[in-house]
Amino acid sequence: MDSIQIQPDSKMQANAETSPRDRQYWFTDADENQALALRYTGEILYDKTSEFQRVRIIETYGYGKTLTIDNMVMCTEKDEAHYHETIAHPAILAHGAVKDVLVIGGGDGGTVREILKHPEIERVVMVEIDANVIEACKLHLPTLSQSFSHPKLDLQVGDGLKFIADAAAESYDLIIIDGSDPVGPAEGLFSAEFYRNCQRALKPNGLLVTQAESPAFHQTVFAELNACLKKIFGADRVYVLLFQIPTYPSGIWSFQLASNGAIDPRKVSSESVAAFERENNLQYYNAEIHQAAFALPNYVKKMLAESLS
Ligand code: SPD
Repeated sequence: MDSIQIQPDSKMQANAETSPRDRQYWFTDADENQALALRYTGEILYDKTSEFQRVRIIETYGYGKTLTIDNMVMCTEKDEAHYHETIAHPAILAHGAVKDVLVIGGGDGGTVREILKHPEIERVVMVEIDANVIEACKLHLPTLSQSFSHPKLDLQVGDGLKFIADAAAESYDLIIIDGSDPVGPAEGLFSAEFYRNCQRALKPNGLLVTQAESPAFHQTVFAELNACLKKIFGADRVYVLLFQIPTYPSGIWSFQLASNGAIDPRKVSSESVAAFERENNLQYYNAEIHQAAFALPNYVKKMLAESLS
């Protein structure tokens, strides 16, 4: 699989014909055929453009402060837990003995916040390419960035593609790819070379979880990524997790999980998930969600089967 391109066409919109008090400001995250729109106050709390991308934080009415990158919604205060709990806990609980974790991307901090809820984890290395994302979230999204000073976290600003190409073989129990959509600096995070390097850096029983877009919004990216992972890890060692997230286009999003050994992530003790959920007061993930996340609608199964043929 070569890297995949999608063409977002999003914009900030304000209706100039109304009085300032009634003016409607909408942030839209769109492709050429559909969009997700969030109404915001008009105030932009953070706005910086780096060599990689434009990072903004806006204050939305329905979902609180919202991080956007290049006109795409990355996370909102209200529903970020759906994403960050699901990217972290199913894999960690299914593995059962995760000690060394690598996160590529994840500059808002939500993923490392969730990972560090597991006391048995000894070391988390996080490699984010854009220091502005970290700065924006430290300044305006403390509920996400609260773990950046955790003693187990080694937070690095750098290129995740280079980091994984240089990583020692068999060094991580879990690798999480918490990237943005496959345009700009995240494009390489959807390439076969990148995932081959990840597999090399995983321990024999290690797991990989990657942000995999939406089966209802980015069908091609979703299906090609699945086929790519199956070629590298084996067709019976790649799993799709679906979850709901109201502020991403289509409201349904996915992670794909690849197992480098015999671990089947669907098999987890419901008691251990329930105990973890109780101790950590989670907002989204629970034992029923763990099982349900792996259940795929027929249209998704068909899409995945066709992408292999
Ligand atoms: N279109 C949204 C894609 C989301 C990618 N990552 C979000 C970062 C959350 N840590």
